[in-house]
Amino acid sequence: MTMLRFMTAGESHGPCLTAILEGLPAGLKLDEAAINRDLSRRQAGYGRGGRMKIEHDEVKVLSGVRFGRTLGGPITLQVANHDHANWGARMAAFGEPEGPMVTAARPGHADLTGVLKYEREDVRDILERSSARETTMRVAVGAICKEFLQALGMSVVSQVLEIGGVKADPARIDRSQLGQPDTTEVGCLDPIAAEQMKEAIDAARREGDTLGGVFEVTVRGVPIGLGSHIQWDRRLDAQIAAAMMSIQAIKGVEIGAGFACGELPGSQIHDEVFLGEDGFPCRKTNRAGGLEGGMTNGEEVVVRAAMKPIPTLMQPLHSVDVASHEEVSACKERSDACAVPAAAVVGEAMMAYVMAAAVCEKFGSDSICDLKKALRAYNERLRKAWCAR
Ligand code: EPS
Repeated sequence: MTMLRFMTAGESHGPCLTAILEGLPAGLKLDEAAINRDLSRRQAGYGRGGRMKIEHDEVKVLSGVRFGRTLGGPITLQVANHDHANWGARMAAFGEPEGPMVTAARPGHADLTGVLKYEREDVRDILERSSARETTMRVAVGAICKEFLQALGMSVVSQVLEIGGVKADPARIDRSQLGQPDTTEVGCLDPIAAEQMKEAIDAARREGDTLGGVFEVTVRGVPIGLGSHIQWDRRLDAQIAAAMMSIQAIKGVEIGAGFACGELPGSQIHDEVFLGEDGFPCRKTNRAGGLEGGMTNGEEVVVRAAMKPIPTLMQPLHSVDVASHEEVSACKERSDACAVPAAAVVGEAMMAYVMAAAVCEKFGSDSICDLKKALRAYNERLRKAWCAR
């Protein structure tokens, strides 16, 4: 079992969403505003729909923190669903069922398989939990993990690279802007592509359609040797891929050069190793995305994820009704035309969690002071052992 773990709870239109994060060291300074900043970033982004006008996600910390510092115990986080006030008895925990049932399953969503597997009659029993609203709590947890990593000199940032087939041009991307407050409404650092992405989202919305895309998450300041080659489930690349894949609507993940590794010869893929000015090994390229043998190699960790278009279409697709068993048009309530900028923020959060868990595992996590000392001693040992030869 990993030393750092979290679990979320809550339905999209229930009273609130909750998370419990356990395993962070005691004594870590936390800033509530940093959590709320990431919650707002998740809500923003061009292409969001009506729900984001109702919600103003703000965290309540209910345990594990005292006077701005962690206690080492489970941290309980809560975010209210303001929309719950409009749903009242339809989401009541007890009492007779109220309100119309949802029976026309949406292709691409958990609706149909969930109803069959869990033996439900109302698709709402499935969609309330499968909704990407749950990612609110992942972002709150991730924001805390980011603060932890930041205390150790690490940062987690993201950018949107593609929406609906419109691709950012790497030549127009200034990577020094990564992590700065979002400059374009789609989270893309290429301003020309960003405008084209917005036009594509507008066109999709006009046609009652939705768009997916690709985002990239980068971790900087990473120590050498997080994760391990020793066993399959200790490989950090595997843990990162699983964490990214666990985000609603993610269908593809690649690390570093990713799928290009299947096309190019070894001479153009592997990052050659040199000696830096300080005599310590370094690389001039990072096609490995900072991971070799399931371990971080000290370079930036770079991961991309592809998100499919949201399955709630205003021009619904052909489907089936789980009550009448007839062919129908899928249900539609309201939807986001595109949530890729939001997914990038969730990607940062999941990455931050995986990296934080790997740090806790390697350096111990009772107290932040002990952990910092252990990290410093380890880095010194690596350099001393290399230079002594
Ligand atoms: C979301 C809240 C949801 C959707 C979206 C994400 O609100 P509602 O269902 O009330 O419109 O906007 O949900 C989905 C993408 C989905 O597939 O269910 C949020 O807070 O991110």
